[in-house]
Amino acid sequence: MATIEIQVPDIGDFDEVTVIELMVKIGDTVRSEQSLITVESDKASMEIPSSHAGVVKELKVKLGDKVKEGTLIVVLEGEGAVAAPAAKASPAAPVPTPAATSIAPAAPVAIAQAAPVSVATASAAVAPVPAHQPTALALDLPHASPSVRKFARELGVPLNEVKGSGPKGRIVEADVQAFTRSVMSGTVQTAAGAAQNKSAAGGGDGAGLGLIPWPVVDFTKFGPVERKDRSRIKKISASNLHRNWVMIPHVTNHDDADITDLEAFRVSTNKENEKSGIKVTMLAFLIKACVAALKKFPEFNSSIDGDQLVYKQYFHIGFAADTPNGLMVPVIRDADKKGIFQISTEMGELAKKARDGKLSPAEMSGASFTISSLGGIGGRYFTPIINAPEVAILGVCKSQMEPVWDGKAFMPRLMLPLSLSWDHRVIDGAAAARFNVYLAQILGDFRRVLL
Ligand code: CAO
Repeated sequence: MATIEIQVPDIGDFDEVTVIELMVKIGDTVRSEQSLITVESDKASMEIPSSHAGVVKELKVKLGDKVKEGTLIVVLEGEGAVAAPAAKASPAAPVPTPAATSIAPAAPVAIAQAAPVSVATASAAVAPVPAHQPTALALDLPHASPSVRKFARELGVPLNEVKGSGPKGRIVEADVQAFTRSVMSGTVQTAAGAAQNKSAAGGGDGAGLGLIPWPVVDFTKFGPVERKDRSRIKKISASNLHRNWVMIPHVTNHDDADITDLEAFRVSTNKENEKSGIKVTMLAFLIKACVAALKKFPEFNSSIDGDQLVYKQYFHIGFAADTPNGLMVPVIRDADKKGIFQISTEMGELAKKARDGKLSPAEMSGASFTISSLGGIGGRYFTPIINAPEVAILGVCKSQMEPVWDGKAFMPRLMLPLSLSWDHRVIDGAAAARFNVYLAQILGDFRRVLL
């Protein structure tokens, strides 16, 4: 047995945050990655998970305490850590939680599906954001602690319809209970219920999704099954992907880039630089090519903010990384100012951190455009989901030799499949086609960047 000290990890841009919820008590057994406390700034709340498993020996914080990076939260008695006198645990990344629930789904079933730690911060200034992170939601989101949100989900209560009686309109457990009582007694109707009644009566104004409930199936009736908990990262991604898929009118344009010459250059570059230990993959070139295309088509590097478009003058490129715990999206900052070697080195470091679960919120936030490359695995084309509040994402699959007509004969050329998903509220089909054509031209001949 060893003593493990769990501290507040890197919490991004915040100096100090307030403890608003204690999620464990002395004597509790916690799993690695289980949330210990919830902290809140004036902009967002986030759960601080445990980096280790063990039994809670001491709780070093209480409600209302101000904490910052490095503050000791909990002392655990656990196995496998170096003791004597107390092992300082490398903290797990915090999980931003909504100051609120996820988007307001109409049907109770959809609410039940929303993950407990879905990300929905109220300000673009909020730094700690994991994979497929939103930084802003154009919805009026209710404030509630994770335990209240969990309670509401269990009851199927649409939290956005509950009036909060706590400080700053925060929804407390009693509000959820009171709401449930009102619905049960028929004095209040949920929006979903009202929409269902309307459509059943032949009306319907589009309020609510009006979906039939998710099928509840006893799979054991059909054969043996095994149940496994979904990882924290998977649950966060699921909520974000669901929100992004439902809220953004996606369109995907597919195209091909002839990367025969670029691939030859990449291979020879790697050979020449074998001793440096830096391996350049196609993704580094794609990041540079995308920066060139984003400069030419600035609306692809923008975000919607009410009636305005925010054109970013920086080029922070996120890249999807497949990890044992799920999808993470680390960000290469200022990719326009970096060379291929630097981008490759940073990508290698960030991808390793992602796989080891060591990415800080800052390393996952602020992307203005994202690339999701399945090139190392295979496939032809796919439909990547836009990472809100970005407005486009590039999916890349495995290149392969194809016969390409050069006007006289079919020539063997290495073709890279590109799939660009874009937000139709911001981008038109013609612009998307132009973006892909330009991107393919750059990948075909990088000298075009100079033109
Ligand atoms: N076509 C053909 N080969 C490709 C390629 C492409 N488009 N892209 C990469 N490759 C090759 C690389 O050259 C490398 O080959 P060698 O081992 O022979 O040198 C091999 O595939 C492995 O590359 P990689 O995947 O390790 O490196 P990368 O820079 O391309 O990608 C990373 C890094 C972190 C993005 C990647 O490992 C990864 O996690 N990809 C999955 C992303 C994902 O899950 N997206 C889906 C999101 S939606 O659910």
